[in-house]
Amino acid sequence: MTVAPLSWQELEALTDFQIDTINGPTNAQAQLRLFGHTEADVRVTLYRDNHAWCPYCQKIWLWLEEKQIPYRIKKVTMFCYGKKESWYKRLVPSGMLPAIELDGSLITESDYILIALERVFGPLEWGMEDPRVIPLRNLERILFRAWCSWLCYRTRSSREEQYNRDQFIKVVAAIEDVLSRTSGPYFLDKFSTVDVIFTPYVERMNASLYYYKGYSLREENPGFGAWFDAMESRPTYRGTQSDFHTHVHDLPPQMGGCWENGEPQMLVNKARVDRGPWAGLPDVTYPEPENSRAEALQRVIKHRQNIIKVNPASDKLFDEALRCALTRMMTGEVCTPPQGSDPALRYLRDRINVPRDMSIYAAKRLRQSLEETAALIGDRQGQAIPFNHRRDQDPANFARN
Ligand SMILES: N[C@@H](CCC(=O)N[C@@H](CS)C(=O)NCC(=O)O)C(=O)O
Repeated sequence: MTVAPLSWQELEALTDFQIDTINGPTNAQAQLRLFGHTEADVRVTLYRDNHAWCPYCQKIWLWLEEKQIPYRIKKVTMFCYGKKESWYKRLVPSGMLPAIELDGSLITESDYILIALERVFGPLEWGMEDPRVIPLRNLERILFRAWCSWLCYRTRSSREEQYNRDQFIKVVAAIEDVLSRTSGPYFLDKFSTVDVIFTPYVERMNASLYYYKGYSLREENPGFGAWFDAMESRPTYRGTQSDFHTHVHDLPPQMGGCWENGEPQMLVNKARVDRGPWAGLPDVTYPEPENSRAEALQRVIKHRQNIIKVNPASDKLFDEALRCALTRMMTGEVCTPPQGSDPALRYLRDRINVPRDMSIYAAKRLRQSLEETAALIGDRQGQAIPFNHRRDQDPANFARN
């Protein structure tokens, strides 16, 4: 039994999802964050990348959210997905992100930004130059380099691959030791700036190694496992958190390539991240909120014109197919999409971005429903996601926000 797709009007009646982007929980859509203050209290502007892919931007973003400093957000295009805005190049000629304006002064380099913010607003528990923090900042860089050596260079032999893996695991063991010596799940005895500094790349390591190497950082290391769980208890982190699918496809052009090892577990993991099921992947473990489907629906409805416009299929075909997938997501009823729309549904499945478009569970629900709807009529994939660039995600083609 298959039902007809609901109309956009009928779909709209099924969601009342809304958030207060300015004073509510951390979210990727905000252009202003006040935390109950007034606009006159804003002293900081954060320039970050449009898609929330830039790891160094996440560091500053999370810090500001944790400290609840009122700030404005201006979004900038990264080279890998589009043309850098000329107004930004006038401000920062290299085009590098992040940058902040603090009381009218421009600051670049994420570590200098945090130091400058600390001088004005105080540290996040321990400061960047605290003797407890400095060695941990160094350790984060050592981990980063070990990760790059394993992931981002094409190896010529399995011995070389094994060596790079062993080097990474050695650093992970040193970090497990650090985490086991503190009184809680964090890098020091309390949540602090150190956790913020580790967050962006540890999140990216968890995703990329799972997919490209068959290695599950979060599941194979109890210290990291507890750290991720603790981070996910924080609404600030949840608002900046991405999913495996987004990261594994945003990293290659940023890192200059990510290389698969072709091992059996890697192939299983890769298929799961690309084709689902997405529920249960170790990119998130906190319980799913009740409104995740309503969130996904609201976000699609809001941007439906652009979503339909950028899809390679004809507008009419994809409009109907998309409503079928949304009908299935909201009602659980099977809704067969028009013949020929399977690649179009999978094109969108592959281009949902977390947290830019919606939160992690909302994205899982939507991906799943797009895939299940497509599978009713065929197994053709959408256009492949590019590896060397992501101009398929050029914000010039989409409405802002
Ligand atoms: N050391 C710098 C690194 C910043 C950096 O590498 N930014 C990258 C993005 S994560 C960038 O802006 N690249 C230019 C672009 O991609 O458009 C920092 O800590 O802020």
